[in-house]
Amino acid sequence: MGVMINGTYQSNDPGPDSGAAGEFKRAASTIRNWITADGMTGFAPDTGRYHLFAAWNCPWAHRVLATRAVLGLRDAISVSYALPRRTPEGWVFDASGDYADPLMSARALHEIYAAHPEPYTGRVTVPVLWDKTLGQIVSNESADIMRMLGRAFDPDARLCPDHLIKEIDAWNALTYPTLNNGVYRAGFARSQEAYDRAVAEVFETLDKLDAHLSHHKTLVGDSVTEADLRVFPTLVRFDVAYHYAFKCNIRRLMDYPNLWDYARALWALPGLAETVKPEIYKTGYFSQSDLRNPLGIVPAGPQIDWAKPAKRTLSV
Ligand SMILES: N[C@@H](CCC(=O)N[C@@H](CS)C(=O)NCC(=O)O)C(=O)O
Repeated sequence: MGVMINGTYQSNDPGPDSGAAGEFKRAASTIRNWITADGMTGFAPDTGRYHLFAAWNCPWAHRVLATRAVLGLRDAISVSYALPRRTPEGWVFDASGDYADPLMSARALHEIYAAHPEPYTGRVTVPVLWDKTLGQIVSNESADIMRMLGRAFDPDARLCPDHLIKEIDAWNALTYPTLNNGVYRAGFARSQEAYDRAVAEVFETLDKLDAHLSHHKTLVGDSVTEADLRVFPTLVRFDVAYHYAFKCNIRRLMDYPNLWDYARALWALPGLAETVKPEIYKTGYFSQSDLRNPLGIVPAGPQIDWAKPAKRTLSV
């Protein structure tokens, strides 16, 4: 795994950034063009124009894949799935099969970043949205890609309607740092203090979500919005990976009656379960890591019954 400097891949990895107090810092995404419904930005939501580079194990790619699935955009936006583990070449593709890149026959994701017309400097991350018409990356920021799919590709903007944006953004502002990235801040902390802070925030937010969901079907309104799909990838990884591999073990998702019911109701949305790959998460998060799992032994459990019917029924 490495970084790209001025359009050229360097395989020596500086590793995840950490601050003076040992806290984990995620690098900011830098390619951030915008697709709009009217195409005034130069990026129109044309069917077949865009291609997504993703990996099943990445929660940031997952939220985009979840959006694509529930909005029925599979035919509109094609996907290449990188092998669900990183290598010295970063994210890589097979020559054929499920993990090949049908668009450019790339063998590594850094080739896609290298093909972007403006020389790129930064980490070679998934997800990436590629524009086949202009031959460039549209965006490598999952939050932006989700919002573009939700707003530009769906005439009714059901996941993110104007009148709910404020409320959706308020949930996102809480769940991103404390939960989605919070589990990483716990798992990658390099000091007890940084871990303590992160893990406390993870569970404060889970407690808050559970309380909210005791009298609401979803986070905003009573149908599924972007705010729910941003929480979902973290919830489906929680018991199988974060609880143990990232030491987020005060409670399990299964211990939260409302949150666990809500998570299964989301899982049951048409198309969403196919984006969930618990075995891949397990092998990914428990892969050999000098910091977290030196011997790379993958635990057997837990058993999680995602298909157990939820009390609530959700729709988009
Ligand atoms: N801000 C990015 C973060 C994406 C991200 O961190 N992806 C990870 C995988 S989960 C990655 O590709 N990391 C590769 C690296 O840092 O070298 C987003 O949300 O789109």
